[in-house]
Amino acid sequence: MIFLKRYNNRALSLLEIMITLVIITVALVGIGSIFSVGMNAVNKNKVKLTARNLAKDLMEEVLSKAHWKTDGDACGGGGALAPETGEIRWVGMGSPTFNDVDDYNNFVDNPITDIKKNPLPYPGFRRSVIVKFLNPVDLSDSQSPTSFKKVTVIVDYDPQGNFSPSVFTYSISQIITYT
Ligand SMILES: [Ca+2]
Repeated sequence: MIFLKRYNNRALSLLEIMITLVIITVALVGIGSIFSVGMNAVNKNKVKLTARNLAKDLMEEVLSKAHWKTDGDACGGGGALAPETGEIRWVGMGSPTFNDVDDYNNFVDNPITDIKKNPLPYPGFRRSVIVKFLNPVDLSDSQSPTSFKKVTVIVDYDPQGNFSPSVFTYSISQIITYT
């Protein structure tokens, strides 16, 4: 009888240990997921902030160029929304550089580089630019040149780098008018 009691006690202890282990495991998983959610939130905010800064920088660069080409169509510029022959974004490479807003249409910056084509430390980010003419009546997209243009800078983030689809996308637009 004593032996049975001791055996039962031992069994109970083992059961208690197992229950305790389960409780600890559940607690650790809980703490882990809270930590992970916290980290994701921090990381998401960091990505968002970086994307916003990268977009703002490139938008400033684009808008620092001539808003309308000096030759071409009736509104004092326009023509093809593309760079002139041989033009590139980066200075100091023996080629003419982008000198008007239209040159940036369909430009893709991947990996992220500065104006001298030095890679910047933003792994997983990609920037691109879209320039479109707008219909002055309703600001819808226009296939032919008008006196309204919209510049959009898009920043995509994908740590895997394949961007299909992106993990996070941020974009800013600016409408410019011919004056
Ligand atoms: Ca140009």
